[in-house]
Amino acid sequence: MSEAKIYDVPREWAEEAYVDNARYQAMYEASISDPEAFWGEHGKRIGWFEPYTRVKNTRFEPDVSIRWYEDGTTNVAWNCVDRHVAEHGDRTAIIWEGDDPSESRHISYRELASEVQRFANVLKGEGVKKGDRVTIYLPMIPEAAFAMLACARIGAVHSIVFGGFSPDSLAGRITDCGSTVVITADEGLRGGKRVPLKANVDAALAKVGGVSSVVVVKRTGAPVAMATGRDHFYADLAANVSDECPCEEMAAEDPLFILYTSGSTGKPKGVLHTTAGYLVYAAMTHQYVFDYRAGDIYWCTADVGWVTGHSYIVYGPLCNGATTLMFEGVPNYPSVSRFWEVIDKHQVTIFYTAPTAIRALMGAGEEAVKKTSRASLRLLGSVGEPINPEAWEWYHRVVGDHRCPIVDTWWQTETGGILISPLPGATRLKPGSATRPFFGVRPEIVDAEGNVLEGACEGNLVIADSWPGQMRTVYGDHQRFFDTYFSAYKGKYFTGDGCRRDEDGYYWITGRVDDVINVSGHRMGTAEVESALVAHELVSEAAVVGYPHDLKGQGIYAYVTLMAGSSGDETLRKELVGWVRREIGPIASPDLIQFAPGLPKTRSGKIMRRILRKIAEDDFGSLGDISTLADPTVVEDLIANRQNKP
Ligand code: 6R9
Repeated sequence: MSEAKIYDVPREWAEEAYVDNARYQAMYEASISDPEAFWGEHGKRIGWFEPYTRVKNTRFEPDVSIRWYEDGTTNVAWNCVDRHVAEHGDRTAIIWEGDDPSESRHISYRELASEVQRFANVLKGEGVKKGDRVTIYLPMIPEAAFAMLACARIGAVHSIVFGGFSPDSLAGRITDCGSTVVITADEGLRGGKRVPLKANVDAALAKVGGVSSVVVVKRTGAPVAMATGRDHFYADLAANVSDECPCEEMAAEDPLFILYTSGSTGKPKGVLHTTAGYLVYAAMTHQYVFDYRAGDIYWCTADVGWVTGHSYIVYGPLCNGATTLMFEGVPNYPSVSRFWEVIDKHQVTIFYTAPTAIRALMGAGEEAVKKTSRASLRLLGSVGEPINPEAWEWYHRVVGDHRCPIVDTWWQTETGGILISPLPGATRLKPGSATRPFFGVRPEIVDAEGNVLEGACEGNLVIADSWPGQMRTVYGDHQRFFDTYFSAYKGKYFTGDGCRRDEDGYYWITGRVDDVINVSGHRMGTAEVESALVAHELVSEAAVVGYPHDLKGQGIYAYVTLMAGSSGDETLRKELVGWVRREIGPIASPDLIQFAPGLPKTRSGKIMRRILRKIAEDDFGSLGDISTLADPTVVEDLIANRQNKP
């Protein structure tokens, strides 16, 4: 393997950042040799109602139980809002930048406090109590943050569903966690297009019961159907409540939120995060990874519907008293310069986005970037999927003018916060590598039998011990939590990612090793797309795999076997794409559909995905042994009819 280019830590970064390399080494070693002492100390970064005396109480075998700071009590909203009001109430907490460049808004910590308390009182008025689940299906408007913090304030557990999910997906998530209240908007607005959020909620609630109240924030003012007794406009409810609402005293391990994510099998899992450990970890990583300090204008371009939005738009930054930018729009509206124009407009200093956006904007050419200043930027970040070295170099050279370190942050919905990433004052960078573990994180690389590999090696990535931000359970199914993450390698958390470690101890994530694919940074279970396809009356069988896609990272390749007597043509292809969009959401649309008379199966009837993956990757030379197939001739047909163009 050719050695990658190395970027040294700029001298001023080594001198001025929170940690330089020597300090990283010392803190890392301390965190591993005595986690109790390390996290006992760092737990003090948040405020407590009752201080903790126990720090870590975790085990991954013979069963799994994860508890941090378990006898302490606190409140997340108090930490993210109230505690800053006294010290710097006039500081901007949220800069909201609308889809339309003429719309933006600054919300101070003082205003945030009043908005959150008012929203909390509205929820109380709708009957929400501590422990109740509230589904949030909102666009990227400030009310999304108000609603999250309002739930946290009164001890309700939010479950945010990304606005791009279909009514069916929304319905499934509402039922799974048993929400009684849904918060939505009349419509969302992205790239000048309207998203019918309220209509989607109505369609979802036509399928599932149990929801007694729908709170509707007006975003576009479009007329929407309002069910009498069930639906209320937020503004009407808010007009009748005060903006003072006390914080519920929460135990450290009380649930904070549920977020659904895709796995290799079955329905999406409700990942459950709890209160104190999550907050400590999100805030601490936000400070150290981004070298955040007072005065920074910090912008993470994610949507609050994903974990990145939870931890690094809302909870981490606000806990640190930061100014966090929340963007309603998309990177290419009204023009492909939008990101860079927003950076200049609000003087953004730290910018955190996804490789898929970088690749798309790279395709739009340098001029669109170079016509903006970006002089305010000092640090860049990447998240969501592996970043290819070409995109990394472009990000560094064109966006950052060679000046800004890039933190390539590897983590997952399950991990709550960043686990592997450079620290900008400490870590020499290699484009494409997430580099080294954060404090307290013990990555290991194992082979298929679970042997721990040493030195430079490649295998599956596991984490050997708990960290405070780790998910605590799959909502309603603790056994599934254990089976999914702790059964493959005894006593270790299995990430589902493949990984290489080089001779400098740097980690290079190679992508998922399970049946999860990563499309434009969005996680998709191939099984979910398959079950959507087979729900169509003409489809008898479907197998879905990922294939390399220039912009999306991975594209969705679907092999579809039709019912006897049906034949596949362009019209049916289009219909199936539309069908999956409606069943799951636009992010799950297959890029390529191949009609296949038969799928490669073993004699016991198991689909050999390895072969389907190779064909989708155009890699016919290495199909491996196909002699064990029930009918080896299907492979010839699959190769002959491989799809190239959507
Ligand atoms: C935060 C988030 C998690 C999966 C993860 C991995 C991939 C995320 C990455 C990365 C390489 C990075 N992933 N960050 N791969 N380098 N910096 O994205 O959470 O949506 O749960 O996805 O994304 O495969 O397992 P989530």
